[in-house]
Amino acid sequence: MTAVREPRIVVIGAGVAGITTAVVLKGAGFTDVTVLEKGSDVGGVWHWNRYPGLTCDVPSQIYQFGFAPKPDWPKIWSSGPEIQRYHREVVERFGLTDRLRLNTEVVSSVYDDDTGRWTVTLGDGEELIADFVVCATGVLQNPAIPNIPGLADFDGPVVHTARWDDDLQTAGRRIAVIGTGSTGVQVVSALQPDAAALLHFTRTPQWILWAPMSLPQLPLTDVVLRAAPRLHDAVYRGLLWGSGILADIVRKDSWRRRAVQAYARLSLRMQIADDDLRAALTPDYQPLCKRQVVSGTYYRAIRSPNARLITSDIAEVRERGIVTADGMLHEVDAIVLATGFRAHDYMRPMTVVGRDGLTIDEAWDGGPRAYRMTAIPGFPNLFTVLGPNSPTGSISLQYTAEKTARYLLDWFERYRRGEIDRVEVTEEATAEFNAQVVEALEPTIWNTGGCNSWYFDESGTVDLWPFDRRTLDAMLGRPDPSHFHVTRHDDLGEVPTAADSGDL
Ligand code: N01
Repeated sequence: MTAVREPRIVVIGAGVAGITTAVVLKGAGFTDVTVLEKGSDVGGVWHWNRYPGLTCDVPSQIYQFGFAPKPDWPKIWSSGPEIQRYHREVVERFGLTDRLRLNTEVVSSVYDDDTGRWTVTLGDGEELIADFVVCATGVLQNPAIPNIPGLADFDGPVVHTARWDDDLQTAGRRIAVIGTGSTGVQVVSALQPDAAALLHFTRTPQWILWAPMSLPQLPLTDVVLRAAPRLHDAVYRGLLWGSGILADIVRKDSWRRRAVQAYARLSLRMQIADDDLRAALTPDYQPLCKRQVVSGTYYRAIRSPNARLITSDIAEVRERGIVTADGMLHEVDAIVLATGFRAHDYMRPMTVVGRDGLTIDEAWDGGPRAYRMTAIPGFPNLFTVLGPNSPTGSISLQYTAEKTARYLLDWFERYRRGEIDRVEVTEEATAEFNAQVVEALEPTIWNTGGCNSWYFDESGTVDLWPFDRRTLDAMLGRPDPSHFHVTRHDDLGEVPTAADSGDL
């Protein structure tokens, strides 16, 4: 039978992963695709994060979609608003607007064992029926609010960097910034020049690689790349290839890793002359263990007369300020939480219920696990793009998302041809993949570098991609049928009909 039926595909999220999925599906001729986005605009992290100083520390000529190269990035490392605009332009250019529903939060996705379909329920109670659900919900979407006693009693604004309040006045005020990841470093650098006082509360110092983050693109780059799209493509491929060094240095203890680590130590030594301040800023773990921070301005900011680094633990917050474990009250007018994200929530807090009533919380009781970042046993016809073990910080996420979306096409096309109705990854294949991950993670700097970081999930396992790009390409080439349970309605004694198989 060569039935042609259009699968109803719901994509949840319109950030890097969701936009990529929608573009790939459109390119492959899938017409019944709905992209649901809880935010008021596309862009994912680039929509939600609007804090002062937001910059992408990955060069823009590689931090872009392979299918939408942009010749005219104004800077080598672009600002958040510039990147956000790019996402919107891509959505418009690829004609995705009519498939996109903004301000639309999904509260639950529930699989029906009888029909093999998903019911996707929105915040306003509306229900959508889908043959496939693609969770493109991102990794860094749920802000982590620290549980500091008295925080709610503070007599001034408290803002998380991922939910910035544009009305927040920081100039001429005493500002506390809590946290020193990539975000804390950027926001301190941006707020310090105009603040009356900038107090940076750091629990664990970070290694910070110096880079000239405000450099413009070389003159005429845009003219040349626009005139020669093939050259632009070659530049992109070259950068992708070159960025293989990242996967290499985190995975192998080599001279290349040691050179980068030496550069991190040098960046600190060259910029901080004061012995006490340098000691306070020196981590007790190896560079590259946490997600590497890059900045050209932080050390200058923190050694400014109006800035102070506070390393004593925070004991509590009172109405007028923050009390540290040494008993000092640090009076401030506003508190900025640069305290990161609940990185292992993935599509949650959405409720997801798969086969036989299995919930995602039950399935991920010991931490998030998926087969090759994309599929979860017990959840037929549901996939993740940039799901667990995605290569944050080692391989281009845009590249990975596109590779994953193309990999999924195989199933959607087989469904369209009437060859399958349900596809579910096996427990065995998932366990085998996870065993490979655990083994490959062992020598990585994330594991051996002596730090704690958001990379570790609640079970103490690093939730990252420990392989190189070649392995990623191989694993996301074409689905291996032996790794999946595949069924058709007629396997179940049910023959698909026009009525129950959708739009024939
Ligand atoms: O978050 P983080 P982030 N009391 O988790 C501290 C990406 N990103 O938003 O280390 C006191 O790294 C915590 O301290 P500790 C990038 O992938 C990219 O900065 O746990 N402190 C830490 O210092 C990045 O890795 C760009 O001891 C508390 C900080 O808060 C990821 O986002 C830009 C605390 C959290 O650091 C997350 O970065 C920005 C508490 N109770 C971000 N709780 C680009 O340029 C937490 N902390 C691409």
